[in-house]
Amino acid sequence: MQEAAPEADVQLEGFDERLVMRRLLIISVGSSASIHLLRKIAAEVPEILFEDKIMIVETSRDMLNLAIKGLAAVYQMAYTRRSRKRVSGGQFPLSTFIHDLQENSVLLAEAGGATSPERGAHYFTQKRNAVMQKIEEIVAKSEISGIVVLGCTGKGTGTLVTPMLLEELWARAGEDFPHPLGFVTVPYRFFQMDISNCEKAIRYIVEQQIPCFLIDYEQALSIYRYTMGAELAKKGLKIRADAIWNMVVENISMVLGTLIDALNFGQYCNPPIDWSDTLPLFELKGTVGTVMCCYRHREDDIMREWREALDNGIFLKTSVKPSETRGMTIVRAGAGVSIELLESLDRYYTDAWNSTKHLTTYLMRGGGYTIATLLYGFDPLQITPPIAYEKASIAERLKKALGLG
Ligand SMILES: Nc1nc2c(ncn2[C@@H]2O[C@H](COP(=O)(O)OP(=O)(O)O)[C@@H](O)[C@H]2O)c(=O)[nH]1
Ligand SMILES: [Mg+2]
Repeated sequence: MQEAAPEADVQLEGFDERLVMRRLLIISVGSSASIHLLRKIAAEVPEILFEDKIMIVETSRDMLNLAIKGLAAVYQMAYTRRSRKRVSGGQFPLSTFIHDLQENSVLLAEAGGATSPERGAHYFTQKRNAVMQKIEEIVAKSEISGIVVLGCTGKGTGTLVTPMLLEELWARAGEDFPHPLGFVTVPYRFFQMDISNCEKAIRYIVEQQIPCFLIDYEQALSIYRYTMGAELAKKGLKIRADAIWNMVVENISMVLGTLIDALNFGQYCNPPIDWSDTLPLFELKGTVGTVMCCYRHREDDIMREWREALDNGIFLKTSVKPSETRGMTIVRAGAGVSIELLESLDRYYTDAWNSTKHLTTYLMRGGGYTIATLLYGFDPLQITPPIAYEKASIAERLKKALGLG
């Protein structure tokens, strides 16, 4: 994670590999999740656009169209690289991709207007049955073996619709319907509105005990400091507003991309994993999870630096370390990794994170070396920095977080 991953390398896949691939349904809720997160994940692992099903939940047609355009552009690029043929918007298979995405997506309202989380929640309540029916249809028709949900808290749509949708999906989960893995982002503490809205999401997650993973943007600041070192971090003070979000988006897409890849190709993991292997994490009731990750181009570097990189690469902190965690770690490297690394990782989660059940698995795919972990067992009421607006200016806060003042 601490280095930029090389351009995703899309290879012509063998027929076999595609035949046995599992299919996931990936649902993004709200504009940032669909336009920024999902597009970046797709750029990281373009296979998801070819093999998985994607559903966008929005309250504005305009935003939905933008999200579809963004994904279509990634699809077009990946398709060209994969088949060495260019394809334009009106042509198969891009036209089919766009059509599918439109069919699978849901507009809770037409013209936006989810100006507060309560309004977003109201729209969802009205369309709840239609949303669930559509998901059921996709699950049955496309033989979906896992569901991933992505949403950003802070504004009107993602804040409450994400936990409410997760609640519905968990209630429906059973033999014929996979449980969801929900990833919910917590905003920077910069803007008052983001924070007061996020509080509503956390309250909902705590009160309704919604199993999910929280990804706190604020942790990106310390990750950035560790990654870039003080010198570059200073330059970070001049970074443009979108770059502040981009550095998180990059890391999140690495973890989720690796995870989705491993679940898609679970049978190529060693040991093989399957969707139900994520269930034991959720037995720690009333807690939430988060993600950790690290990436290095070279094996020497990952062997030397993984521990420090993971200590500094976690996306949620609580004031007290969890007394028990459960988790799953995927090491993804096309070139292979040493058994020592897998063994040390397992020991790290047992010793440093009190993991009582931790599945460490290895996936022989892709360039470089990625370690991606799902870690569960954090108390959502102890998140630090607290989910409270900070009066200090953005520049001051960045300086402090980056260790410059
Ligand atoms: N500006 C910006 N905000 C982001 C980004 N990623 C996540 N966010 C956060 O996402 C939150 C929700 O925004 P959005 O998804 O657009 O709202 P929604 O469509 O009403 O759910 C915002 O409050 C931001 O804190 C990003 O790349 N850029
Ligand atoms: Mg929006």
